[in-house]
Amino acid sequence: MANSLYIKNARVVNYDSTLDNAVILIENGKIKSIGKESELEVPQNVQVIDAAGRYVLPGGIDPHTHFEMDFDGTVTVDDFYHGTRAAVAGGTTTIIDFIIPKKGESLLNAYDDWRRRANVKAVCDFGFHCAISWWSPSVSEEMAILCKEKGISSFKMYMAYKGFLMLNDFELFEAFERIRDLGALAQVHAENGDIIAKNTEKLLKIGLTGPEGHQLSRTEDVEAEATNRACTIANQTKCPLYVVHVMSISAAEEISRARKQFGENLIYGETLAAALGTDGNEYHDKCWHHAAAHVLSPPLRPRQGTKETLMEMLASNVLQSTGSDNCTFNKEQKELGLKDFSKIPNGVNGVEDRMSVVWEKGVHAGKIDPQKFVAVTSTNAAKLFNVYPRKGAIAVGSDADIVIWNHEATRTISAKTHHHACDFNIFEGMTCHGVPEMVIVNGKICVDKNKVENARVVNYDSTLDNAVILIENGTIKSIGKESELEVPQNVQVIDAAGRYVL
Ligand code: DUC
Ligand code: ZN
Ligand code: ZN
Ligand code: ZN
Repeated sequence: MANSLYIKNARVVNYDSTLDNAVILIENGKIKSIGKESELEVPQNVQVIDAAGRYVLPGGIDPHTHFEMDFDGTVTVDDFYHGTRAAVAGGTTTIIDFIIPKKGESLLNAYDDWRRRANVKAVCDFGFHCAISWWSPSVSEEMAILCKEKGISSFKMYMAYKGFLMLNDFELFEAFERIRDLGALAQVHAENGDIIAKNTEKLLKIGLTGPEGHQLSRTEDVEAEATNRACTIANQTKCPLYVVHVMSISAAEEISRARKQFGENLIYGETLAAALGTDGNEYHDKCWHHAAAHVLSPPLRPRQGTKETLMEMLASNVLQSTGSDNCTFNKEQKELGLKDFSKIPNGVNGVEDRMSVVWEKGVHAGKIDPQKFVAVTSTNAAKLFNVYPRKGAIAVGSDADIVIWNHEATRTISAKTHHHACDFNIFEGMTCHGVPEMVIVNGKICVDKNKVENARVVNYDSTLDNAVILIENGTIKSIGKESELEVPQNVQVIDAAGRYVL
């Protein structure tokens, strides 16, 4: 039978259960049934996959990526194609990227822009958060449209990047109230942007211009203060809050305290693969490019025990999820900050290696079990961002996004072999137990025996029904469903009902 897969001898791990010797039947991209071999009838002509000795896990969900993002005039090299392909290679089958409107830009405009680029290039499922990078009544109005018509359920606000993305406390308060009223989730980038601006000025003045200045200008107390302030605003407004990229012990401790004081249904936290797999000592590497390649915000921390403590915070449910903040720049882009650390484009890789790093530092190190691994790499994000149980679970009716995980195999991470478009890997040389041997995306095998097979631009092999296409100046400007796309005035309308559009 076409489009059918049958996985046998599976150890199926969900966040709350483990089922041994199971079989899974996949049909037309969905999980049709799960059971014991004796219970399920095997249809004729299915492709049989033997998962003996392997874990069978829900595909990873990376709730934090920046593909093809303009950062102060330079664009991340992983676009939606390279980024999602790298994700799939590493066992992540869904990503959630950030729409970041420019100051003064319509949110809906920015949504269309992101959506169009992702539609054309992504090779796995994707969703979006939307940043609130400026504040006005029109922003507030558009937020409702994004929630009601575009499926957005989370909004990120910046407490740093003074002068270009940062909101003040008054604006944060109003935005949180709006988010609460819309039944959505607030997210913050928690760093005190005013203190960072002052520190940067002072460091540059004394001639400290190298990448180590990045961490010195935004130390962990600067992150902890903003984290505490965001939690306070969440409690004052009774708006649920998800703190993205928790990078320090101090910030995680603020979250722990706030969860106890304000409630576990009000405050959530995410840490990054980068924070679990590497640390702030890299900023002192004698090679400038090496140090600059590790520049992201908030920075990696030099404090001993940070990696281990953040993993323990995941184990004890102080933090609920792991992202990558994948935001990659090549050497020459990082060189924009050769003379001034504050001009180094912020961002690192991680979407491909997140699953392996979390397994290595978590499960292999004995700090979390495989069910917790599933929770912090997939299920919790699915629940928080409204796609559970379609995603984040191996369950009847769920999308067939599945990873066959060989926990005994190892792989050594390297820029020479990764699937990113970037020329550096912050985990270079790290050997991880836990390899995604086979990755199934919407019922299709995209990685087989560690090789990326079918992950090509969706356009090449997808069919979209009831679509509309907007053509401007000789190029396809957008593709979507009629309800999603605004029809401009004065276009020539072509009705393709009953026809194929090739
Ligand atoms: N941090 C980064 O390192 N890059 C993109 C944006 C952010 O907040
Ligand atoms: Zn951020
Ligand atoms: Zn180097
Ligand atoms: Zn980010």
